[in-house]
Amino acid sequence: MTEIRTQIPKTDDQTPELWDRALLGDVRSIARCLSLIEREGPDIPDRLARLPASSARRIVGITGPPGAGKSTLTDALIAELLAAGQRVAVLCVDPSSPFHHGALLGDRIRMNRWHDHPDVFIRSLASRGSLGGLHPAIWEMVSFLSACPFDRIIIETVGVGQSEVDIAALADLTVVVLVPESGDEVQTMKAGLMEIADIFVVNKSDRPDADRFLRTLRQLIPANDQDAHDPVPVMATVADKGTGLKELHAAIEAGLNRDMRPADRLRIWTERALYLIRKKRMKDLQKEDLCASISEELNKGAFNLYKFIDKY
Ligand SMILES: Nc1nc2c(ncn2[C@@H]2O[C@H](COP(=O)(O)OP(=O)(O)OP(=O)(O)O)[C@@H](O)[C@H]2O)c(=O)[nH]1
Ligand SMILES: [Mg+2]
Repeated sequence: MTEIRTQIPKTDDQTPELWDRALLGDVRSIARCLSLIEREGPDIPDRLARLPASSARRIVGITGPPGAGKSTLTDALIAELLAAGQRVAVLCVDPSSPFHHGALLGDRIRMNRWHDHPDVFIRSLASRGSLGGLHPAIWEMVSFLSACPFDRIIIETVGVGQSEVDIAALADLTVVVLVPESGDEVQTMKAGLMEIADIFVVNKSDRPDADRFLRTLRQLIPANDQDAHDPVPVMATVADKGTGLKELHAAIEAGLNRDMRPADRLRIWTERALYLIRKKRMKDLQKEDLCASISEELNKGAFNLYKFIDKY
């Protein structure tokens, strides 16, 4: 009997040198490693466990409603980072719903000018699920990029559903981008969004009513939190003109360089651990298999859901 197996050919992709080259900053190798991580091969956790630990805070999350100008802002921020001599990696996470397919294309066009720049690495990722959940391997990808010689890692996600809260667990600093028309959103702003923002940006400040919106937002933000921390900065930008970008860059740097409170440090690592543990536990669970077992049990009669899930 002939055994048919689909085997990934043992190419350069699989060699340890590939990972070493990536860790030294070779952009092509970084791109290949990210693809391997994205496919979640069985050896990936082991590879990640062997990465050099990095404690520097460098991961910036940029989130906000669809079309707020996050990609335009990221593009302009890249220019600021480069001017300051920093190397930057960007992950753009787009929901995979058809509604956003234009955005994926948009990101590519918008950030295309950095295509061949030696100090910029950009990767667009489709997220899974229409609620805009983050890509399942996002944290692994970010951990890997953190071990590569990048000074800043930017993750852009559309703030819908759960992703805006997830991003705050992954990022060392979260920028929430709103626009003057976000008035309604702010009125009904989920407590979550308020809590995760380390910096608020009101983009498209060239639009009418920008000032009024800025004032409203500033009023909503408590002057100080309990630990007498500085109030969350609210900054105005016009991303496509580069206005306010120097200030935003400075605020991001100040935020990243500020000493983290032990309680925040603990919270962030607990969130990250939870994220990975949940994923690990869910890994072997396939909906189809679950469906088949349930069908079997249902057919036997007297199906008890709690007894059923006990074995998982
Ligand atoms: N008037 C004005 N338009 C802007 C500004 N910033 C971005 N835009 C425009 O707003 C549109 C959306 O910008 P994007 O950068 O794609 O927004 P996004 O938040 O990344 O969009 P998604 O990824 O689809 O959520 C584009 O047409 C931009 O040119 C701004 O400051 N002022
Ligand atoms: Mg975008």
